[in-house]
Amino acid sequence: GSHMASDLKNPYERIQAEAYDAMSGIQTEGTDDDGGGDNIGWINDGDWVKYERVHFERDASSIEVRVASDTPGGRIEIRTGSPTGTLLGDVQVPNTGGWQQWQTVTGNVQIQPGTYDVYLVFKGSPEYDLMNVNWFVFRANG
Ligand SMILES: [Ca+2]
Ligand SMILES: [Ca+2]
Repeated sequence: GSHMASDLKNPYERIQAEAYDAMSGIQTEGTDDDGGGDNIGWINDGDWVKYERVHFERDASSIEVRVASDTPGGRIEIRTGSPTGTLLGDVQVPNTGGWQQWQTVTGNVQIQPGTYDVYLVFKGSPEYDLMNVNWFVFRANG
């Protein structure tokens, strides 16, 4: 069927991690971060979340992700189409000192204008939970 413009997600405003359209392996919980709401957690190597119809009006060159981790952290891969689809970029997530000790981390992406199903795919040690995520936002060139 057809979609209204209001179905589109704006990547240049915060997208709440818990507002996913599909996921594998994660759960949500209330967050102590500014603004309240929820974060996603129970994130392990190979887990992913999907955000449908993210509309990039112009190139994006970076992503900011609000994260917390009480372990050595891990990496978030930004992919399109599927959890193993085209890699658009990634961001490293460090230990932040606790599961509700929040930091904003930045990674490089290369995204052309268009409308995509965006996946965040989590990578790291299979030995422990990797991170919590509250929200993310993309930044345009310049
Ligand atoms: Ca999990
Ligand atoms: Ca949130």
